[in-house]
Amino acid sequence: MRVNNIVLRKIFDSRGEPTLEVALAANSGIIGTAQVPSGKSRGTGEANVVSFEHAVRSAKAILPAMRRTNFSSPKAFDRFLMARDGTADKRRLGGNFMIGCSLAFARAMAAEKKQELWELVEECYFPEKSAASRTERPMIFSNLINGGAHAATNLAVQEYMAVAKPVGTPSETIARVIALYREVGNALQRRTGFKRLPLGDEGGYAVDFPDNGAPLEILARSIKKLRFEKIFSIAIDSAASEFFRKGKYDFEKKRLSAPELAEIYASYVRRAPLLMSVEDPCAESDAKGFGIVRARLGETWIVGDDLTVTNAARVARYLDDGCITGVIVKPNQIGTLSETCDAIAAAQKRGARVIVSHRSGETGDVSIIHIAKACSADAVKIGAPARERLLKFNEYIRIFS
Ligand code: 2PG
Ligand code: MG
Repeated sequence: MRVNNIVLRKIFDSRGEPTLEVALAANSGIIGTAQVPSGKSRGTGEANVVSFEHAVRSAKAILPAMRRTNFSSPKAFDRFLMARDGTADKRRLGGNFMIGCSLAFARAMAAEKKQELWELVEECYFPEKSAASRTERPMIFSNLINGGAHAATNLAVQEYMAVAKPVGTPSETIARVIALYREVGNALQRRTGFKRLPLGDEGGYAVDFPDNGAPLEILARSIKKLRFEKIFSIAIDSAASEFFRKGKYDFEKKRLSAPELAEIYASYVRRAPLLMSVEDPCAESDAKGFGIVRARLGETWIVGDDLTVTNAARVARYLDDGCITGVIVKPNQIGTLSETCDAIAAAQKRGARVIVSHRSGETGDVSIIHIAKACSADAVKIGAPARERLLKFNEYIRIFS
């Protein structure tokens, strides 16, 4: 496929911050577009984010060579981008510019081939999955209570998620997530006396709690009240890099070591036995701490996000070290679709869980749902069933029904 133009638009994410929309025009006249999300609790190993003006310069710089090349696949296109950038952290062209181009190209090529994006991604990167992806669907990690960097509350833990198992039709699954979201809202209204509850960046409720374990009990009680115990679990994302200072965790007015923090997580599993997954329980610079939590929690998924930043080498390293049992996958952490799929393959090869995830600053782009389907991911993590996040829930219904 030949590309003859790149159009960049400065659009805005769900926090009202500027971000990029990339449109690539193929010679055939087909246009592929992608919108780039943005993180707030970002790993230091993430691909560089450049300004809109920088992205415009990047587009000008690559356009002549791009026009001269006939790309046979998304892989070939990404190789071209990576060669033009030539840096490990994508600082020359910009990781946000590159992921926008990479996904826009894949969308244009899928359209040329009259395919869904997930079909092209599956064919290129996960051909052995094709039978599985038609029957399986991922669990949904839905963030119902927001804390940490995503909300102005007293919670250090960033996310308290309901995990919906894929039972019944996709619409039925999502109707249950919405029912639970409302039930948790009712419970919090009764507790706080607020007529309207404040919401955090990902649409979850944002109120103060007596301690960081209390939201788990609210979620567990609401799940029980709706008789969803068999079809819902609970997950948290501590995003612990955010409260790690000088080798200790600043947590509930104490300075904790990793083993002390691991004891707190163990107490959470006792308080809410439905807790099945803990993301970034420790800071990105404390891989040893992840290993300590993993040893302490046994069966609970220990998931890397800031630790692994969708980088295949890091994913392989920390899985081989035994620090984690699952990974978060965010295309904009690494900067191309191909490297995103490499990170997924590195995790799946090692039998690890894969959770394809949104960012806290989101756009209307729904490609993560397609990537999850193409690779038969274990789960998608897409925030509360509200506001801009609903686009991903609805795309889930569309492509898994
Ligand atoms: C996370 C994400 C998404 P952010 O930490 O997992 O929930 O947050 O996009 O701010 O990094
Ligand atoms: Mg995270």
